[in-house]
Formats: sequence, structure tokens, C-alpha cells
Amino acid sequence: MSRFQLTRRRFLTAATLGASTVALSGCDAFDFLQDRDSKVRNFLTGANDLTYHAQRLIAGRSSLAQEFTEADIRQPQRPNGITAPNDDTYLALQSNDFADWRLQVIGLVEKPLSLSRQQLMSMPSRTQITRHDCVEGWSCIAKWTGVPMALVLDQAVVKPQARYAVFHCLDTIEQSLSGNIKYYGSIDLVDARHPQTILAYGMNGRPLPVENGAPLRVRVERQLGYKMPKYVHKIELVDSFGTMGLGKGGYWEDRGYDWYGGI
Ligand SMILES: Nc1nc2c(c(=O)[nH]1)N[C@H]1C(S)=C(S)[C@@H](COP(=O)(O)O)O[C@H]1N2
Ligand SMILES: [Mo]
Repeated sequence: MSRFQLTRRRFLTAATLGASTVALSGCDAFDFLQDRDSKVRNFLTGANDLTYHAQRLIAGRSSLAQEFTEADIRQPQRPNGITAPNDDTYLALQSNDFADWRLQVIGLVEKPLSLSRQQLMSMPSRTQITRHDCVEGWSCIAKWTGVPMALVLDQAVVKPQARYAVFHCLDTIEQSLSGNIKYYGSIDLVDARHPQTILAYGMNGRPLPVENGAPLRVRVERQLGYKMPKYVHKIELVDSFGTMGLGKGGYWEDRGYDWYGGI
């Protein structure tokens, strides 16, 4: 089990943080899909339910995604989406090496948690070399280290009526007239408790860089990249995500991507 020397090592910081424009590099959405009542989107949603149930039946609850060796890591993990959050809260945490950052675990739990990075890092860890597939069509193999999410959920004691874990992020992915929209996403508790689902604080043997989600990002290895939120600061256990965002369970899901991004 690897442990990182975080004491005086500074995280990668972007030298230029000026631009406050929307950074939607690549993951473009189609406009009609933003409409809640779009017939096309409802059709796509129905098809996704089928994919989800079929994959659950065929692949089972805990089949593992393929793992690789060090030799398979041929390039750095390609940063995508937001890579340098310029939100005040994030910048303040980053300037202090995330010493004041906490992971909140709230909602349908018996014991709400507020965990520091140090506390997360002192829990048992898992390291896995896996392939990240982005919906845009590129892949990267990288080594990820973090706490199995199941251990965190056990510590919080999830209530029986909880069905989903929602990840709330610190980065603004879009500036709209009604305010800043932060990235968010959700998975069901089957995936949340999957042995390869980790809350990662390390990548390729180093502390997770800012561009890849420091101080904490999720790895959900049987799904596509957009299902793995970066810059996570809050995990909320819910029985429904219908009242969040546009009601589809995540920033990209609200814009037409499948809720179940199975690979
Ligand atoms: N908070 C946050 N999480 C995010 C994104 C983002 O823009 N913000 N982009 C998603 C997408 S589309 C991909 S492919 C991966 C990219 O992760 P990487 O930058 O480590 O390659 O993060 C996902 N999680
Ligand atoms: Mo992606």
C-alpha cells in the first residue's frame, strides 16, 4: 500500500488563472437535449434504462474492470473538462495545499462525516491501474490510489432508503444567467460499493494534480470519464436526484448524456 509524502510537496498549480470563460473543451452537448421535455431525450433516456438493467444482469454487481501493469502507462493522464478551477473557494483551499479542505458525507446517513485529506489517507487504500475512456473517444491508462468508497460509506452508515450517491464539486463548469453551475454527478450504491470505486487522492504515484481533480476525485471504473467527478467536496446520499440541477443526475446528464455511462 502506498503512502504519499504530502508534507511539503506543493501541488501543481496553474500559472495562469485569468480566464473565467466556460471550458467545455470537447464534451459538447446538443442544445435540444437541454430541454427537459425533449422527445429525443426521453427516447434516449428509455434506451439508457435498458442498457443499465442489461449490464447489471449480464455483468453482475461486482465484475471488475480490466486492470493493467505499470508498462501499460504510456502517457500522462490527459486532463479534460475543467483543469484549473478559478472559483474563490477552490483557490483559497489550493493556496494552502488543501489543508483546510474537508470531504463532507451527508444526506441519508446515520453519521454525517467531515474528513480531512489526512484522515482519508490514513484509511486503508487501494491502488489500481485502469483505463479511462472519455465519451469523446480518447483513452488513457493511469495508476490511481485512494480510499475504497465502501469504507467511507460504512463509516457514515448509509440509511436503507438511500439509492444514490451524489458528488458535489468545487469547480464551475458553466456560467449561466442564473448563476454559476458547478459540476456534479451521481452513481447508484451498487457502483458506489464496487471494489474498484475509490475516492482517489493519488495518481501515477504522486498526489493527484490539480488538473486531474485535486484534492479528491472519484474513480468508477466500469463507466465513462464524465461519471468520475473531480474536485469533489461533498457526497450526498439521496433516494432521488430529481430535484437537483435539471433532474437527470449530473451536469452532463442534464445536457443529454446517459445517466449510466457503462463501457
Ligand atoms: N469536477 C469535474 N469533474 C469532471 C469533469 C469536469 O469538467 N469537472 N470532466 C469529466 C470528464 S468529461 C472527464 S473525461 C474526466 C477527465 O478527467 P481527467 O482530467 O483526469 O482526465 O473528468 C470528468 N470529471
Ligand atoms: Mo469525458
